[in-house]
Amino acid sequence: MKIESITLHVVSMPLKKPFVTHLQTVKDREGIIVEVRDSDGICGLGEGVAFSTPWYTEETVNTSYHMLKDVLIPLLNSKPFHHPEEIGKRFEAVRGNAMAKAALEMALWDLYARQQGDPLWNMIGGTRKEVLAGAVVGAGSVAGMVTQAEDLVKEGYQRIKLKISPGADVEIVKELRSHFPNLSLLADANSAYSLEDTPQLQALDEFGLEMIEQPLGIDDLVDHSLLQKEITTPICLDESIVTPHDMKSAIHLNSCGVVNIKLGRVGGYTSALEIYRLCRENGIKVWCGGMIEFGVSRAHNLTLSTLEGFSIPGDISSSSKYWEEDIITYPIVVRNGVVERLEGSGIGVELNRKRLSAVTQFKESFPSHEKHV
Ligand code: OSB
Ligand code: MG
Repeated sequence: MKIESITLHVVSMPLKKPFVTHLQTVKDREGIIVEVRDSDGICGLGEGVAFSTPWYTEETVNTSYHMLKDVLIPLLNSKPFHHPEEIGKRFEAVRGNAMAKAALEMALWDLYARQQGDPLWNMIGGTRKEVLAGAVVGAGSVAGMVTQAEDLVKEGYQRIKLKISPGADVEIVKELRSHFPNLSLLADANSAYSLEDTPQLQALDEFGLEMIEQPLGIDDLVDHSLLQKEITTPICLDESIVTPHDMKSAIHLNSCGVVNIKLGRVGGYTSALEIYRLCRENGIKVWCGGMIEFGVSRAHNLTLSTLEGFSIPGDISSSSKYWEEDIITYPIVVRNGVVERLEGSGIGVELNRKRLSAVTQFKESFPSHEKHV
C-alpha cells in the first residue's frame, strides 16, 4: 500500500451533557482523528479514543499522540506492506498503547477498503444489514437514571446499560427493573468492586441483568473467574481484555461469558477479529463497546458490529446522543433500535471539514517517506 501522508487532527468537543461514571465526569471529549492519504487522494479514517486523562485505561490523548508521531508512523513507514493486517502484526513489536495503534490501524483498513471500492464490513466478513443498538445511562440519582432510561427507551434503544458502583447499585437496578420489567438491562461497574463485595454483587442476581460488565480489577482474570462461580449473572469483560492472549486466558479460566469488544482497547481490527474468532470458537458472546466517540469511530463500530456474532446490542448510539454536531457529513442515526449498515466504500462516512476544523485544536501532517511500490 502506498501512502503519501498521515494527518493527525487533535479535536475537542463539549458533550451535550456531562457523562458520569464513578471514576470520571466527562464534559469535553478530546480525541485524535487520523487521516491516511494515498497518492490518488483517497483517504482512510481512524480515531484515537483515549481520553484526556488515564481514568479508563492508561493511555491519554497526549500519550497516543506521542506514540503515533514518534513510534507508530515511523514504524509504518519503515518498510512496505500490502495489507493492513501486516501492520496490526507489525505493531505487536510495540508494547501496550492499544488505542494509539488502533487509531492508525483502523485508518489503514478503511483506506485499503476504499482503494478496492469495497465496504469494510464486507471485507471483514460482515453480514448484518442492521446493527443492534443499545445505550448507556451514566451514573446519577436514581430518579435521574430512570428518566435517562425512559428517554432512551422512547428513542428505541433495545438494551440499556447502567453505570453502577458500590452503594449506587442494588437500589438503582431494582428501581430500573420495576420500571422496565422486560427490558434488556445490564450494569457496568468499570472495576469498582473487589471479591470482598461478592454479597453485594450476589444481591443483583435477582433482577435478571443480561450481564455485569467489568466488576473487578482492570487487569484481573482470576478474581473474575472466582466471582463467576458465586453469581448467576454472566460476567462481561471490558478493560481486562486487551490482547488475544488475554482472551485465551479468560477462556481457560472461565472468567467471563461475554466480552465487550472495542477496537481501540484491543489495538485495532487485527486483534479484534482474532478475539472475535476465539470467542466464537469457545461459546463466549460478544458485543461492541462504545467510547463516547465521534463519527469516525462510530462508523468503525458499525463496521465491526455487522459480523454475525454481534448478536447482542452494543453501545451503539446516535451521534446526537452526545454531540450537537458530529464531525462527519451524515450523523449516525439509530432508528427503531438499529442502525443500518453503511453501504459506501470503506467505513462509508466522510469528514465534515467545516465542523472538523471548528473543533480542531491542533493538527500535524507527516509525509510518508515510503519510496517502494
Ligand atoms: O466502560 O464501556 C465503558 C464510556 C467511556 C469509557 C468506557 C466506557 C464507556 C461507556 C459509554 O460505557 C459508551 C458510549 O456510549 O459510548
Ligand atoms: Mg465498560
